[in-house]
Amino acid sequence: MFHVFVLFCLCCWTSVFGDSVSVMEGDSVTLNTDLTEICEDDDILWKYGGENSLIAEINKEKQTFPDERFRDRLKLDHQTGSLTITNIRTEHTGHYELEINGPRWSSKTFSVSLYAHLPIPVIIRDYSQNLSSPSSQNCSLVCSAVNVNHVTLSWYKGNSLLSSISVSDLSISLSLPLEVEYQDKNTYSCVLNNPISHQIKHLNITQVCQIHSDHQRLPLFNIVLISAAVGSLVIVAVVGICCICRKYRKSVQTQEDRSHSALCKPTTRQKKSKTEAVYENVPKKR
Ligand SMILES: *[C@@H]1O[C@H](CO)[C@@H](O)[C@H](O)[C@H]1NC(C)=O
Ligand SMILES: *[C@@H]1O[C@H](CO)[C@@H](O)[C@H](O)[C@H]1NC(C)=O
Ligand SMILES: CC(=O)N[C@H]1CO[C@H](CO)[C@@H](O)[C@@H]1O
Repeated sequence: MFHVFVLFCLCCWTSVFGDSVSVMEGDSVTLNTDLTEICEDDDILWKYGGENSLIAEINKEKQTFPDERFRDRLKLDHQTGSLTITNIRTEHTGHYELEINGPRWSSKTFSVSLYAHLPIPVIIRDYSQNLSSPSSQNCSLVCSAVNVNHVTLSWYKGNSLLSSISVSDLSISLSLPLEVEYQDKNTYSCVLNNPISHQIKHLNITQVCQIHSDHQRLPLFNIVLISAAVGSLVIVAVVGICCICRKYRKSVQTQEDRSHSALCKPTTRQKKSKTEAVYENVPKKR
């Protein structure tokens, strides 16, 4: 425990204006009294909210935390009286006030704002762009972040900013396009940031553009293969039928028995060539 206080105590506090403090949700934040030591006669009060209700008090040897809303979340520094709020939540944001009652009265205010943890932005290929020119050397991308507020989403090429988009109040999804060449050797990164933190996703063009284009090429390649197979089958069938028909016709002609030539009989014999005639008969056979 702390029983011994330094007799000489520097009771100097500097701030007259309120401090703005930003903190990530779930983190801890310390509101500093700026005292090096608590003076023997000092009574330090911490108050919260519009109603200025007492949430923590420290004097000499005693600490109290009267407000249930901050149950188990508050800590006071024995030496300086600074207040730490742990595992901070939305309901703990707002106005805090420090009041030092002693030989010299002083007070100080703090404004605590909270930021949510940022997700890592996601980069995907944007197939909706330029599908009409698949032979293009360019790859259209989009970087996005969902359910964010008070953030900026930006594309960087090396260290220089290419583009950015911001959102303030509403919790929405943001997305930002980029067009790069497949062979581009520059480093691109997509950055999501709020005033106190940021998340970076580096672009790997090989991964995002080419792997995906391979996936896209695969079905096309299959279609070509299947078409080629079906096509050769049809050709083989036509040639085969053609041969059969020729032989058949020859035999028919030699026998001069036309009643048996229904299968290969040309519809308009005088005008059309043999091949055409045979071809016309194929569907009839099937
Ligand atoms: C390809 O992208 C580059 C930027 O990376 C752009 O300057 C160029 O105009 C684009 N070309 C086409 C054909 O879209
Ligand atoms: C980019 O992705 C490819 C394919 O996944 C991988 O082989 C390569 O190492 C990656 N490059 C970088 C710089 O991460
Ligand atoms: C939206 C988009 O990126 N459009 C591009 C498609 O490709 C043409 C050139 O082929 C570009 O001029 C467009 O900017």
